[in-house]
Amino acid sequence: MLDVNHIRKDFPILSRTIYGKPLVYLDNAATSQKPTSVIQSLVDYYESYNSNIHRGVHTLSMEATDRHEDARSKCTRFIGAKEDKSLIMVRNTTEAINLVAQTWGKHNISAGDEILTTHMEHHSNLVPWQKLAEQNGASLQFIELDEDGMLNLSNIDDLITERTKLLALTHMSNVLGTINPVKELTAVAHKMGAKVLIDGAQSVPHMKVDVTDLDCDFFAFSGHKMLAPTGIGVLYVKPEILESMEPFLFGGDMVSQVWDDTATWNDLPWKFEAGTPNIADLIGLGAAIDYLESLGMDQVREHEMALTGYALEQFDRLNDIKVFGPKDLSKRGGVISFHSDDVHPHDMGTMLDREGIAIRTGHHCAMPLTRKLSVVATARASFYIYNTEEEVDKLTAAIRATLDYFAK
Ligand code: C6P
Repeated sequence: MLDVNHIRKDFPILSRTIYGKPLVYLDNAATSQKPTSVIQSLVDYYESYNSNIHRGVHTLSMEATDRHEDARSKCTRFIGAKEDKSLIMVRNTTEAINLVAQTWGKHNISAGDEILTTHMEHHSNLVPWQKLAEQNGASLQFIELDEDGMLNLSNIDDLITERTKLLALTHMSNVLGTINPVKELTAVAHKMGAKVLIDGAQSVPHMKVDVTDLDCDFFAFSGHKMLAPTGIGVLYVKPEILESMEPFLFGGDMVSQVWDDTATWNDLPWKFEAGTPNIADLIGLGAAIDYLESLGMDQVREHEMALTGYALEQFDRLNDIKVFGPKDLSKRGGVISFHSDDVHPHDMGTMLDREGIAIRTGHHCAMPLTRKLSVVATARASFYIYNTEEEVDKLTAAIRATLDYFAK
């Protein structure tokens, strides 16, 4: 098991107080906190080798280039990819998915084709496909959810047909916590000749992921949810697909030769990384991966399963609260969305904040799902490596007090 007390000492922000109470940070699905080693990696870059990369022959530029590419290799290893050139650095999951839609999608999805997705997607894995479908005359199809917030796969053979060009689905729902059987679905989609994009924003920070084993074609995730800085994300693309894709943005660094009227493209992955990239934050992501690997991703998952199990037990004792998502712990991550008919989620969030407890409230960028749940919004607590049972107790006590206050 993780030594949580030891881990907590690595996160300076956890010693903060809010309204005089110790911070209880339970908004990790939105963004995680950062350990000193990650913060220090940024300070080191800016204090000792700040420089542009791939451009200079001077020492600083070469050091920055080496550390930047070294961090890419850490990402490659972390997600089980085979080659560094399969990983394109972007700002976040959202940008990664837009890149696929507007490069591969634009050229491979046409009138009459179908994009299959689910009713639990974040807007990032829905709106880019809506836009592409509109541009190219394709249509969107949806896998429905069952009562537990899991995918209803009973009619999957009717949904994935020869018209399906892409299956785009989340690995783990940011609202329900559901972990989807992405490997099995990838195999089904491939049999019908469809490509598969997995949104890994909520999975990569919390469990071991191996894109080679999953055999997916595209995989996207964000650094900021896994201890790294904001502004850095990763798109993995199978090498054979990447070779055939047109660049997304045009300009410096993504070219090989440029003439007055035409240009040729740089090697992979730089062909997809136009302009000065986010050097410092990729180095920060490398430091975050070092930190997570030092804990072990299986231990991270184990800790979160135990904490989520404990929290679900405590939530069970709170009457008048509806908890969404699978009951089976092995099928859910450390996210608990809940709703009370008597207290608006925003009031719940505000009352909890007065106790130093940070949760998220709203539609969590998944409006179609919120509608399916027949609520206007939910409150959501989400856990990470530094959260404790004691914090879960504070959370449930504060929810109880809020329910009682509004019942008066
Ligand atoms: N979800 C949440 O509070 P970006 O913003 O691009 O780093 O990640 C987008 C994204 C994509 N997919 C899933 C499953 C996500 O959960 C998120 C981000 C945050 O739930 C912020 S809305």
